[in-house]
Amino acid sequence: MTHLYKSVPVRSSEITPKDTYLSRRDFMKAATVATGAALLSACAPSVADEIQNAEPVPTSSATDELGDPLNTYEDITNYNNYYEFTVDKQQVAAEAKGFTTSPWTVEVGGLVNKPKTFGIEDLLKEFPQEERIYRLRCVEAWSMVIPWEGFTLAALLNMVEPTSDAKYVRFETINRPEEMPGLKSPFYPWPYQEGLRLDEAMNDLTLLATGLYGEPNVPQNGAPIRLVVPWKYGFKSIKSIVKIELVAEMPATLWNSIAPNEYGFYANVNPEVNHPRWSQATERRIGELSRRPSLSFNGYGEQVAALYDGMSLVENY
Ligand SMILES: Nc1nc2c(c(=O)[nH]1)N[C@H]1C(S)=C(S)[C@@H](COP(=O)(O)O)O[C@H]1N2
Ligand SMILES: [Mo]
Repeated sequence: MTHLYKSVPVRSSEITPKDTYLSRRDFMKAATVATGAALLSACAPSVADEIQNAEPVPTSSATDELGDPLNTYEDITNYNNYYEFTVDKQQVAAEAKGFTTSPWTVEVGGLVNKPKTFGIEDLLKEFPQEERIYRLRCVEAWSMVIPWEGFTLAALLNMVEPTSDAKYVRFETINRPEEMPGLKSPFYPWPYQEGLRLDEAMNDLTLLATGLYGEPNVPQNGAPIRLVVPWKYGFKSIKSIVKIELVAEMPATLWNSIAPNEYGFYANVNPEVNHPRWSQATERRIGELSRRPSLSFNGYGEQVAALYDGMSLVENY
């Protein structure tokens, strides 16, 4: 599915709660079809007729593949982890407001045949944007269901052609202290870095997200471009990426270098391996009252479990 990106910022009046999300999309689709038809034929039904006749989409279809409803745009953009701004989840949106996301470049290099620095507009043009509804499971045991827009990391990596020596991918977030007050905290080894094994990076689930709910990303969610690895704890899904490097050795990651016994390199969602300070067996879905069981690989085992055949998931947490 391709999307046209609005060139104007989203007004809060346009923010779509989950109930009307799909019906608005269908409304837009119907409007586009009707306009096309009207151009082709004078006896085409009017745009208004087409829209009235557009089939209503039941709100229950706005779910993930397990049938769970999407979190609201409000929730997704107001309950965030983004330590470069603040460690207070409900203040990230305010602290990140006005963060400069244009111009923006992503440097892709290291062990590749065709290193290239992409402007964000090249990435949006070069790679068709598709929608992916994914669960996000934070290592802190809360979760959401988020409709992302983006393209696969595999598509980008294939373009730069990793060499046979490339075994891992390293990612880096922008380091801009003037706009990111959290970077003053000397406790963290900035910039935020993350990594994946190359086969994990090439898996079709691994997304570079450029938007959510049909709108471009907002700063608190990692604008303009962030990683989404849905079968791993949320901290792997690094935000506001400026550098992607193919490397031979397992790269250092911010959380692993601070507390290696608490945050492993793999960080696959695993209800059977507890965090040293809390259980990972259950989670709180934002917007729900009771806890729900956490799922192995966050429910994506069918697509990814084979990546870890023969590996101990207890040792490689
Ligand atoms: N650069 C950067 N990326 C980051 C983080 C961060 O603090 N800095 N937090 C991570 C954590 S812990 C989570 S749970 C997710 C949250 O993504 P969201 O706020 O879009 O839901 O972003 C991840 N990516
Ligand atoms: Mo997280």
